[in-house]
Amino acid sequence: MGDEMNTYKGSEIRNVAVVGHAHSGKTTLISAMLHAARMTDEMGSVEEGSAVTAYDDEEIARRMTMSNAVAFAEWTGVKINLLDTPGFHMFLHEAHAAMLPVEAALVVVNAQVGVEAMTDRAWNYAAEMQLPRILVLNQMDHPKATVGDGCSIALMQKRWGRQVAAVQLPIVDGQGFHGVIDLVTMQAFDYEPGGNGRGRMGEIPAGMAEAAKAAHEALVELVAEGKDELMEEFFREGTIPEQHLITALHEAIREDRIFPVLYTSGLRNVGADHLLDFIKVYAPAPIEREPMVARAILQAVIIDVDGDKEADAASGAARVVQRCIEDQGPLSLFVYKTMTDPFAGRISFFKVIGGVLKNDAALVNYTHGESERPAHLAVMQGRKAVEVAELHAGDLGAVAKLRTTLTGDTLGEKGCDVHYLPVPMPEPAMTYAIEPKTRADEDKLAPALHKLMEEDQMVRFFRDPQTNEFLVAGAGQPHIEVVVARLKKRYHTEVTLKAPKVPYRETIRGRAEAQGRHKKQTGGHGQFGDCKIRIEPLLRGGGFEFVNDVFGGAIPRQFIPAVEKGIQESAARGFLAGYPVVDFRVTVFDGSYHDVDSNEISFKLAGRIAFRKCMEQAKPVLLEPMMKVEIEAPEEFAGTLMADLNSRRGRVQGMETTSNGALIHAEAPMAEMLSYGTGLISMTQGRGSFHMEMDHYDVASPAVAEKILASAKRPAHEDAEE
Ligand SMILES: Nc1nc2c(ncn2[C@@H]2O[C@H](COP(=O)(O)OP(=O)(O)OP(=O)(O)O)[C@@H](O)[C@H]2O)c(=O)[nH]1
Ligand SMILES: [Mg+2]
Repeated sequence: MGDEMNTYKGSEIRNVAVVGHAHSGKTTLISAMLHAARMTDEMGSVEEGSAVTAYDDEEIARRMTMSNAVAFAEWTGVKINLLDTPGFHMFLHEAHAAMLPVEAALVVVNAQVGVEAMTDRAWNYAAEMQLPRILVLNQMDHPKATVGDGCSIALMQKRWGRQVAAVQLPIVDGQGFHGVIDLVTMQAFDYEPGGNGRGRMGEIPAGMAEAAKAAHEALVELVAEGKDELMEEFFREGTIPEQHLITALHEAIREDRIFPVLYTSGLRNVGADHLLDFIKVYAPAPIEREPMVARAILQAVIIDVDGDKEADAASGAARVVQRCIEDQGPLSLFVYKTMTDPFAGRISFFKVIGGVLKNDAALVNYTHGESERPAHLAVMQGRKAVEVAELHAGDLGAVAKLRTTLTGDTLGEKGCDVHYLPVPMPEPAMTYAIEPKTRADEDKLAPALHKLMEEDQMVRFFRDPQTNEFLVAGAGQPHIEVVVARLKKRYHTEVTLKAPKVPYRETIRGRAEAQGRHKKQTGGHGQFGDCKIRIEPLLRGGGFEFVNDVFGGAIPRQFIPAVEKGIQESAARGFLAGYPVVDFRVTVFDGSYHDVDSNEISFKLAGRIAFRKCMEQAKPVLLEPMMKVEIEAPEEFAGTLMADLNSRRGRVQGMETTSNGALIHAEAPMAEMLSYGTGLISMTQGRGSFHMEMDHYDVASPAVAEKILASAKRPAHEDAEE
């Protein structure tokens, strides 16, 4: 810390998420931009572990981005905040989350291969969030880059519409890729590949003059489309004055009417400074954002005066308010990322939505109702915190050592409660049993995992109620392996990874009523509890509901929660095969008690007994987790892949063509997909890739259920009936 830096107003800030398929060169391109802007003395390199936004040990070792990182370039009067995101399918939810605090997505496409599966997925996330998209054809230095033939653009247009428009032409000749022509200003920029990333402005090469003119006219026409006054000007004058064109293109990009395409080589640092210029001129500033409700991020739900969010949501009384990004607004900010630093402790990354945040501001965490006082406000340059005096609305900042604040929380000044909705995380796709190596490891395990979970919301940690094993869930095997590596490296906690587990569940398909009576007479005080309950199925995802319908004090009020607790404990232990029972409602409607012998434990046991009796009649069934799967592979493998999916009880839902071949959409049971990665490699000679997410639970077919039940141990029922 130490170096103070300038502060920037909302109009002088650009927030950009850099997204795209794995290895398209996002981290390298950010290094190039930072170097071109002289934020670094040397250009950072992924291979050498020196890229500014790839500082995590596991990321350096694996040479891939696994969680979002932030850097900034101060560039001719504006500050461009760049969010580096993962492109590996298993971590793409991070890229999704990175789109919340920004006003534009820079979609990086590897010019060697074109649009890939995760390019497409990232694109769809951005489209859902109505986020302006700027396309970059990167790795243009590579001999395999499909250079300047317009073919990549044609493919992108096929995919995303004719709004995909070149705003540059690449200059490629015998010396490779060494420059770009700006089709708006019709200036050429020439670079020394491998140099400092600063282009020299010059003449358009003679051989390209005609192509550039044609491309310029096509761009002008597209920009003018739908804008009557521009169209008229265009026909009258035969062109549009540069300043009008710039303004109109800026608007068109902001309104998702044009997706501009630029060319770069991150590795050789060609075009990065011009990309910064482009972002400065054409990406929307935070204050240009539509009033909040119009964008997913900007949706704010007012929390009840007494802070009772759940009651509010349930009653449907939640009000949606609009919050503009402006310095005048009430102070509010939302936390989009949390990082644990061994020295600084927990660091919260946030975006200021309203007001100007100053050091030591009195804040309230609206989500937890606790007060917080941020000290040493900073902006992050990778892992390095650079202190700032204040942060204006629209800026991205960071602060260490907040007390209770976590990712997804909203903070602000007292009395102006709002809640910005976070990007939903997918459910974990894989669950593994882990075993601590020693007793000491066991003691450290839970605190260490909870620290990791603050940072990575895809990680879940729980105990199997049946076997008492520790379970960790995450996005897939590589993700869990990273968790295990971090446990060891950061928290000196060693565990063995065991076989993956399928988190089956149980539910009911029918209704039932039963009585549970617990009575014990042992010498002095006895035990007595008695309840009558009804259970009925809820819709899938309905969880658990409890209704108290006891009249006239048949069960004294204070014992009702005990009945509920008994039922919940029993449900957690399962009925058929030890998996939690879900999606049902219990109504307790009658019972009896004893003046002396009734107590909580008796009613808890009565609840359990009643529940088990109900389960016997309520047509219990097994639920199995179903995955949504996307598989991409060269066309010739499509047949094999689909047949294989069939044999895994999968259902193919559709197939599309991408520049890599076929993209298959399917649904399949998790149990059949545990080792799909290895299967896919052998079926496609290593040329296929896939992405899967836990999607929903389905009732397991009788044949499947039978197998699972045969190998599961039926839960022991220790509750003794009278
Ligand atoms: N030839 C060439 N190679 C590049 C370029 N940019 C990146 N690479 C190489 O491609 C590989 C991946 O680069 P990264 O910058 O890590 O790619 P990424 O998009 O950040 O990858 P993920 O973080 O895994 O999504 C590295 O080996 C880079 O050296 C480029 O412009 N040209
Ligand atoms: Mg990366």
